[in-house]
Parts: sequence; structure tokens; C-alpha cells
Amino acid sequence: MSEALIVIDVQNDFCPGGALAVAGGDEIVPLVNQLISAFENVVMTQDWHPQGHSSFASSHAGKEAFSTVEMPYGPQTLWPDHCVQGTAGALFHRDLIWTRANLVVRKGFRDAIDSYSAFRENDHTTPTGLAGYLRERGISKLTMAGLATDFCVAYSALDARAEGFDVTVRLDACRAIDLGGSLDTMLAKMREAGVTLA
Ligand code: VGL
Ligand code: ZN
Repeated sequence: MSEALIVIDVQNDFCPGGALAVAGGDEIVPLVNQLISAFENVVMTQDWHPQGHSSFASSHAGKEAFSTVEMPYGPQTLWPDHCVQGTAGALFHRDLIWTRANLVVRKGFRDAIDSYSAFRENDHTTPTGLAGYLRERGISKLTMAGLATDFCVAYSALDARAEGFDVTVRLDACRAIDLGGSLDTMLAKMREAGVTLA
């Protein structure tokens, strides 16, 4: 059985000092680097939004960051502007060994749809192509690490299970946003879906 490590969104804007900083986001880099060195197949995701993206609170008059709006595809949390294409905040953390990635999946690049998951955008329909890439390469077992546990990591893990992959999330190599209990909610959903939490 062939395996891959999926490194989710280890980008400056999700680290302390960034636009959507996750507490301790930078602390995971040494451990993520150890994992990267131990895996032959490494895929990374990069949150990659156009300016004025529909997931930004600044694109919705009168709305504050971390509130929720109804999109055609369902409820969407609004975020501070982050990971804008081509900005320093969208770059991988400088200490991350990103050169070992075989593939970088950019997501959230469509104005009208956010994408937490590495597999499917937030309409739960539009595929990123990652499942096909992994299957074509005969990879069936995935290990995930990165930011944030309760958003992009969890959505990626759940979609990967739905696509039939064997999934382990290395919680020690993740950090959470934890918005209104989202961490406990998403940990329960991952357990229920058969994700191994390590
Ligand atoms: C993420 C919120 C918005 C994440 C990305 O990487 O978890 N969270 N965009
Ligand atoms: Zn984003």
C-alpha cells in the first residue's frame, strides 16, 4: 500500500504575526519537517485567495470577521483577509521544507467559493483533482498535518475518508482555530468517520 503525507496550509498568515494567526501555528514546523523527511510522497496545500474573496469579511458590507453568512452553497464563516495570491502571507513558513513537495494543491482560488478541504471546495461538489492524482499514483493511505485542525485539516480528512482513503491525522503536528467549540465538533466528526487521530 502506497502512502503520502498531506501538509495542510503551513503558511505565514496562519502563523503568529499573520492575518489569521492560529495559536502556536509555527510550533508545528519542526515536527512537520520530521514527517516530511520520513515520507517518500509529500503533497502540500496552499490557501490561495484572490483579492476581495467572498470568504473575507471585508467583502461583505457591515459583516465582521468570524461571523457567518449564507452563501448559495450553505453557511460560510467570514475571515480576515488572508493568504491573498502572491503576498508574503500566502507563502509557506520559511522553515518548512517545502522543496520536498511532489505536488502543491492551491485552493480557494475561485471568487465565489471557499475551499477548506484539499479534495472538495465548500460547495462539497467541486473537486480539486487531488483524489484522482493520488489514485492514479496508487496511493491509498494518507497522513495529514498542518493548519488548522478544525478547518482545513478536518475537512480534508473527512473528504479523504469519503473518497475511500485510509486517513491518519497527526494532532501533535496540527494546531486549531477553535471557533465556538469547532475543535471538539470536528474531532468527533473525524472519529465518527473513521479517521485515526494520533
Ligand atoms: C483555513 C480558514 C480560512 C485553514 C483557511 O487553513 O484552516 N481556515 N481559510
Ligand atoms: Zn482561506
